[in-house]
Amino acid sequence: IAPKPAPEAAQFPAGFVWGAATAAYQVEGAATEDGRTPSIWDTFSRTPGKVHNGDTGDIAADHYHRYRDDVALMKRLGLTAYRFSVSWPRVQPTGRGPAVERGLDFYRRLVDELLEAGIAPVATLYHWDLPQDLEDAGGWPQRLTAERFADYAEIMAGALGDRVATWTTLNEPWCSAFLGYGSGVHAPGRTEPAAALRAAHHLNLAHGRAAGILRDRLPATAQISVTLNLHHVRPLTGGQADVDAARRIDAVGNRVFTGPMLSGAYPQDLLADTAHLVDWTELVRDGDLAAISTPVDVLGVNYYTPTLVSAPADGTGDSRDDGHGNSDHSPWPGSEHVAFHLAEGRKRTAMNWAIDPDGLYELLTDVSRDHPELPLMVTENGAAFDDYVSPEGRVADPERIAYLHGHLDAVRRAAADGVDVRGYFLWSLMDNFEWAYGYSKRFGAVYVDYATQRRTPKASAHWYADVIRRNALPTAPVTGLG
Ligand code: PNW
Repeated sequence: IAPKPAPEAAQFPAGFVWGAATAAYQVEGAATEDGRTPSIWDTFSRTPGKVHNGDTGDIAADHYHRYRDDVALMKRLGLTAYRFSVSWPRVQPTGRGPAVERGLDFYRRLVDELLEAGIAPVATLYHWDLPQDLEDAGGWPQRLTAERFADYAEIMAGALGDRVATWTTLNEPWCSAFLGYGSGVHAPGRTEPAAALRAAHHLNLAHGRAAGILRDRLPATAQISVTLNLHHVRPLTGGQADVDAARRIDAVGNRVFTGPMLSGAYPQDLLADTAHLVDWTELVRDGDLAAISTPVDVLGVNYYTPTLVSAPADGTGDSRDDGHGNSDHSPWPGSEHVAFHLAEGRKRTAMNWAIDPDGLYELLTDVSRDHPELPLMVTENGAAFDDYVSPEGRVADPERIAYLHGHLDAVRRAAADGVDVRGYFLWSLMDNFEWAYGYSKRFGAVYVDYATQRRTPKASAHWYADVIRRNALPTAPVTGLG
């Protein structure tokens, strides 16, 4: 008698997209090749004291030269999609004017290689590497940057529109605006709360203008999206002051983007909380909200850890370290006095981020409740741990497997409960330049030895490949696969 097959309780929807993600500055290297000019991240990482250990993306994971091997690796993992970003200064060095064909050719080759391997390319136009020339002209706080971005989107639609079906305008505009121009822990490292809010509006406008252009230029079947790092905000207590703190953080963390993009207006409470910093009636011009609310086909959601807040009056918590990196400057304009807390009794990743898969479940169900018609895609989720290669050449990362298992189960539960979540992209395909943390934090499913550029799939990569093959989670976490 054959043994009964294990019940496949933890099945994902048919056609679920299984991906992994990277970003240009974090993996490509080749910082000065084929006409590429500096982005704000080149400038920032070369500025002493800004990035851990003085690390830069000059070489990174050398993906620019090793993309063929990397696509072969993706194929072995069974990925059905790969989310990458285009380096703006590689294709339009000064952020304006004609495109550099050699730069475009890299993305054409990468996409062709992916299609050949049966992997769907998901292209992000902006994952934080603004051409330095545009920052020198004022950067995202300047309205002109949004218009430049629209021109760049048009170039990319022309170059890749025949072979890329899924497009993302911006990755995490919250980080661009508020870590880049508010707390200054990201490039360009400015610490001006008013400029950060102006940047947020111009990023919204850039998204809207680009979405409109993509809609016009791409085939009708193209999927247009934007990726947000939505904060799953919880108040520390049910008290009125803490609940109000959570509302403020939700406003300047989430609704500053979802309001105009998905509902066509900035939330009144955000305008009130920040009225002392910007004149919104001057900032938001006629027609802006119509452009920003250009419909998207999919919303990308990035999630790592929840956000626990209280009012400062409790005298607890920390208003400076909210998990986004230490700075004397807050990345929360208008809500500088809210205190942040680390959930107690939770395991943490190497980033010190609390591990809380229910946060992802709740985030997806919350967004789906507010926007029931909008398909969702988890465009990033994953964890950094202190990985190392054993003398036998293996990387055992049971904590990452447990992290992925928990979060994938949260996605599966959300789908089972009616949330239209179409796919999941692990952050990241491979270890890479983790922004202000340099190479000290490893998020990859594939280990990268930076001295040799040797790739070693971690146990989690084998585990993920198994999940993809089954379109289901194993009943118990699988560990120790070679
Ligand atoms: C995202 N935070 O960034 C980015 O999209 C990736 O490029 C990055 O490598 C990944 O998450 C891991 O950090 C974030 O402070 C940076 O909450 C900071 C935060 C969240 C996301």
